[in-house]
Amino acid sequence: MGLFDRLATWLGLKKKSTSVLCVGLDNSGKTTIINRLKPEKAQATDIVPTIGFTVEKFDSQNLAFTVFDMSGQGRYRNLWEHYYKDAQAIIFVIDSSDRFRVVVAKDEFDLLLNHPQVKDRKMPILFFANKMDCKDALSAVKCSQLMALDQVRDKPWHICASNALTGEGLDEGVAWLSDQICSFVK
Ligand code: G3D
Repeated sequence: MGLFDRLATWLGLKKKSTSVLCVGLDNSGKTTIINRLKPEKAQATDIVPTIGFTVEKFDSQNLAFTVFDMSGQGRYRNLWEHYYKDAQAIIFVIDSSDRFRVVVAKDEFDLLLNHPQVKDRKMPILFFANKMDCKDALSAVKCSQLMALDQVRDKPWHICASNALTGEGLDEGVAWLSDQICSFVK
């Protein structure tokens, strides 16, 4: 970073940058969440299924987020690991209305946790228990139990119930993530 960039950051004129990976099973609502977090003018009106991944940007507090929205379809999930190294944090989206696939989400989360690029890092993980508006949706507490989040002791994590269609729960989650990231991003 050049002197002027450093000065601008120090004066609060320039936001600090952070890279975050957004993962979770297909159809959990990742793209809808990320779209909702973008400035209103930049939001897409039609959400199309993600092929591979897309890169999106939004600001929150004094951070400029670059988010890699990874496809959750089975054939693309092996792409996730290629982006762990450069990610400073992870957003993991759970479809709380699809109780049968929470088990699959847990398997994918276990693979993520045990990956060499994640295992020994203190990277914060934000979970969205999304689709809380759906009938019979699991609560955030139930999702965290099924995902065995109490076993995650070496990384800061937080779970928020969310409704990506209305935006409910999203700001709370991103505020938590921003605080975590600000504590280590220089
Ligand atoms: P993905 O990126 O994880 O694959 P998407 O998921 O963001 O493409 O969302 C998949 C579908 O779930 C979309 O519906 C989207 O509108 C819906 N969805 C996302 N979040 C919520 C939510 O919080 N509540 C409800 N009820 N629906 C949600 P379609 O019909 O376009 O497939």
